[in-house]
Amino acid sequence: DPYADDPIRHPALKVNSQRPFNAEPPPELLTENYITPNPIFFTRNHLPVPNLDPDTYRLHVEGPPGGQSLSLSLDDLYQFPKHEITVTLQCAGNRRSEMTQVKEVRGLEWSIGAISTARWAGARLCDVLAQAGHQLCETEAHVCFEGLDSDPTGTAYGASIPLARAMDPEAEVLLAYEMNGQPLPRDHGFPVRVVVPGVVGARHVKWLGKVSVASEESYSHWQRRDYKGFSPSVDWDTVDFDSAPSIQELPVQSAITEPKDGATVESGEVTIKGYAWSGGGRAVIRVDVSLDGGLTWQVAKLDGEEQCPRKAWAWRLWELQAPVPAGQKELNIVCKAIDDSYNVQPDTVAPIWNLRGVLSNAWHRIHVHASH
Ligand code: MTE
Ligand code: MO
Repeated sequence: DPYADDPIRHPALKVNSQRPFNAEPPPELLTENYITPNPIFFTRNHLPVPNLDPDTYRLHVEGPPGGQSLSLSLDDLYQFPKHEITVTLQCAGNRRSEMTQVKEVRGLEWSIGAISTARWAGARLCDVLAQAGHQLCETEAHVCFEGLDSDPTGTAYGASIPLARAMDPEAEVLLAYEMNGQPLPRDHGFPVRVVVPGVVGARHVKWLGKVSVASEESYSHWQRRDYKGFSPSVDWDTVDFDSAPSIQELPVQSAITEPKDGATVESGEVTIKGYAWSGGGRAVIRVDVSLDGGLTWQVAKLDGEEQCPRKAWAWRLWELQAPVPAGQKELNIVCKAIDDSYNVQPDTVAPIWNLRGVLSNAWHRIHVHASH
């Protein structure tokens, strides 16, 4: 059993798949803290978790043609300036289960918890690439990452991002060795993972073994044959994966974590809580909440840290206390977030349905009963 050596996990996690391990925290735990505690941070593994020895670990960084390649130990990585940032990581499949309700999709049944936030610390990728002699002038270039997890044929997890993002110090791409002040937990990439702020989870390669620069995107299955969006009209017989760009920056997203769908709330006042986030460093500027299915709206209070313009890498938690309309027995609670480009979430799922069930960011809707 290649999974026999996987780590022990927190019992509160809702498991979507045991082997490989995929799990999300329950909604009410997800927004209990602005920073998600490591044991309940959502986990998305495609393969068994490798058991790596920090003393013999080496990160291979390929140099440019004619240049020097680097083989970096953990101690070597610690010599680069240590950079620490708060970043929200979201899987492209977050909220896929809502797409499944429209029509069958292929993928894990994530609810609203395939998203979490941590303080990440490590070396900046731009500093490591510069040491290896890379420059930005390489046109149409991509930085490819390879994990040390692999399938029985020896194929490793891989992904890539554009070189321009990797080389931009303001994009703050990290080779992270700490998560919330601790060494990375095994499930989250021990000893080193990539953190690409504002970009889909799939590019944050864990158990990082190799970094290289290429004129083309990574040839990995997960870069080329997965994690792409398509029209609702495309099915598995007609899909042409080469016709769509790989997902990088994610669209604006929000969800309600409290109350729970189907719950009964006290008459009087109801407290509604949730999260909101947008990709590409775009800040969430507002969250609108409706108690009547979207007919009328109220503005929620945004909690969480102040955000740098164009570098809003982390989510905002939000809250609204609203009177339960007298005599109202059923409430259709809806939320939608707006980012600083005034991007909005689509109101329903059907028009954004796609065969892989990615990019599911319609208004989040729950139904609760009021006890009068
Ligand atoms: N890196 C490796 N090496 N192997 C993987 O299976 N999964 C990716 C990414 N990096 C993956 C990986 C996907 S799809 C996501 S959403 C994130 O890791 C999840 O990171 P987490 O498990 O720390 O939440
Ligand atoms: Mo993912």
